Amino acid sequence: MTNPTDFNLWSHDICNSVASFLDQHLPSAQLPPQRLHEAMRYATLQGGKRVRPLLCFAAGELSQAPASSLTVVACSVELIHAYSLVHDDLPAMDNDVLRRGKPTCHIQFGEAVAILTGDVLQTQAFEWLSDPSFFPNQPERQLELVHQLSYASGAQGMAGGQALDLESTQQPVSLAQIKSMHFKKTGALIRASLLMGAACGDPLPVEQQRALCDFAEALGLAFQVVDDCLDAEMDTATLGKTAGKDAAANKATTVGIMGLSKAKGFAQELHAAARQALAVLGPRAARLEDLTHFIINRRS
Ligand code: GRG
Repeated sequence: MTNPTDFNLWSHDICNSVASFLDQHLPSAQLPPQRLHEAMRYATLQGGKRVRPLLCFAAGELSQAPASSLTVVACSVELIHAYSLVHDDLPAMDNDVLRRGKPTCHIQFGEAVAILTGDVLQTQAFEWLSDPSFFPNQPERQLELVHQLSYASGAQGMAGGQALDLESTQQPVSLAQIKSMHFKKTGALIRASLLMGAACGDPLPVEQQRALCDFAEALGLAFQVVDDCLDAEMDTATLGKTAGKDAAANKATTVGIMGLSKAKGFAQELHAAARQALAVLGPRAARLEDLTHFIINRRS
């Protein structure tokens, strides 16, 4: 691991680059349709931990990827994440009123605008990835990036996982089913952030590719297990979103099935598995190790 000050400076710089790219390249709120543009900016420029962009940059260090490509990729993944949160908060889904300490997008702008906001954030991500001016003379790389992100967001990934989540509230589920749901709903985009970051640079040896996939699998699941624990034990003000919703909605979570203490132990086991995979990746994986520590120990 690097020292905490160094990690804080590194993550602060990346968060700034991401915010500035988003601010420059998202449509202006002064141009019509103003409310839609305002809502796109509201959903992406009002905080958030930026975990996926940080993972993208950290994985880019493995393959010595250029910051210019990583910024576009990190922002594209962040748009998909932001779209998922806007739609997840809608009355037809989780029906939540608070996100990142502020009213959710549909509370602020109305349901119709929030649905459209999710839609256009999603398409904007693919517009950036497929824009040749961001990746001069790299059409094959662009195709791979578009493929990775569309697979991770679609029926085999995030949206499919969300569907499993919605179904899970009506019936008893096993730990294997919860893991499969978490891998898709949360893990797929985390995996894509890592693989897409690495794909912006030199090809990795097969052994390292495999280790990165193993790491992604352990981290994606760990992220959601920690989220399950935080929902159960933290308060709304700290989380910036309504706490205790999983139990209230009878959702299938690791805390629900194994209890808080065992779920915390499970997160630690996954942390160990993630670190084991990182050991194969050598010293260039130092940022990934820092980020894993941050994700496992976060309080919101
Ligand atoms: C396709 C109609 C339609 C809806 C899609 C895909 C989807 C709805 C929802 C995605 C599922 C989802 C919201 C998963 C939760 C993942 C999760 C733990 C999100 C919180 O991520 P953080 O903690 O958030 O990184 P911040 O606010 O820090 O960015």
